[in-house]
Amino acid sequence: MSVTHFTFGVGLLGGPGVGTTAMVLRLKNDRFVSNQNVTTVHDSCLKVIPIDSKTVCKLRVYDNVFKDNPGFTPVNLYRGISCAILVYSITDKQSLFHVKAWADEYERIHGGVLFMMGNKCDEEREVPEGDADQLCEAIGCKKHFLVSAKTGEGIEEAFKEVAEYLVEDEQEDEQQNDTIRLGETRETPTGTSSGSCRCRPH
Ligand SMILES: Nc1nc2c(ncn2[C@@H]2O[C@H](COP(=O)(O)OP(=O)(O)OP(=O)(O)O)[C@@H](O)[C@H]2O)c(=O)[nH]1
Ligand SMILES: [Mg+2]
Repeated sequence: MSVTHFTFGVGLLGGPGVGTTAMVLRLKNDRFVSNQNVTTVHDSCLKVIPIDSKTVCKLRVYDNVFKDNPGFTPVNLYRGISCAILVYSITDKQSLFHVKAWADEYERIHGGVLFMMGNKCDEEREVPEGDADQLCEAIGCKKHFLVSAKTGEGIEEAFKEVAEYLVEDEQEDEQQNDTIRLGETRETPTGTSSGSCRCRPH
């Protein structure tokens, strides 16, 4: 049976200290590294997620730097991504304000699918869940996940849901493009369609 592979870039965007590096390391090695250093070099990891018996999704997950100043993020980071995950820490109210700033910057530079993740759910909550849910809805995030890079809670499930969403979205786009191509063939036999594809199926 042939298996279709999809690859998508996912950017982890959020304020300083919310745990994006811990999240990338959790995805990479399935362990927690208590890293106190501010990230100064962009890192990424490749997470392979089986969707079903015929579909595999690879997520290239990008950490980022300049956390307290979204405007300084290299535009290249946005170019490679199909969706952004806005990360905040449930222990830090300020990090929810950063989510809003990052969402605005993402919309300005790139635009597209957004998810939200509240990290450090192994700790006592400082950010009321209702506030985070409200912001999630206001900025148009598809879903708000609660996770812990420390214990691993919710991480696998959250990234699997993101992968499933992206694959489904891409498959719908492909179907629509096929329909348009059929229409074009009927009306203009020499016409070509160049749908922009945000993934690299191979
Ligand atoms: N309790 C708890 N601590 C966490 C979790 N994730 C990260 N931390 C801690 O939070 C601090 C910041 O984690 P990082 O992964 O470096 O956060 P970051 O967002 O990459 O930070 P910068 O690169 O400085 O912006 C570190 O002390 C981590 O050990 C978590 O899920 N639970
Ligand atoms: Mg970091």
